[in-house]
Amino acid sequence: MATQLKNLSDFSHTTVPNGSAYKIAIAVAEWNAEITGSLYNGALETLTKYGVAQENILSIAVPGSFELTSAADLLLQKHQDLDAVICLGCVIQGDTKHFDFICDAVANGITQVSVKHSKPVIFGVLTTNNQQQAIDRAGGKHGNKGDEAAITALKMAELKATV
Ligand code: DLZ
Repeated sequence: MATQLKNLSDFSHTTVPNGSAYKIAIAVAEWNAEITGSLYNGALETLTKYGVAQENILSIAVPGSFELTSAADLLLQKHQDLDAVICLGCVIQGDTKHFDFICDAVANGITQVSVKHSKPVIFGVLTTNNQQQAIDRAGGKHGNKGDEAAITALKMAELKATV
């Protein structure tokens, strides 16, 4: 483990750890299923691409993004050999304050679960003003945030193993 960081410019998004030693769970919300399905496929493909074995990827669905926090907590309680949990959801702004409550709750909730278990819990939740912004980030012109969530999980799993 390096004790000093090199120039920040030495770090790039292409440096992704090999995942063959890791066991990772994905919790995916059913709300806005077309979007979250694409996030899920992206995350799954990326984990596989970087060497995570199929039998070491545990997937569960929850009704909405609000439930991602308790899903992550349950997963980490029941499967103590997990190296990381990826939470995937899509919250789209509506006419009411629901958006703000859900976004705040899931962001804070995931953070608390991560700290409670000392394990990476990754925030792969799109929080967009409209459907198009979500489509653009779920395999559209801005890439797939499911891929990014998977890469973050691998990097954080490695960090936990080596820090
Ligand atoms: C109720 C609700 C609303 C209005 N919008 C969304 C959304 O855009 N994305 C999402 O993932 N979930 C939504 N939900 C459902 C909540 O996350 C949750 O499932 C319910 O409030 C029940 O706890």
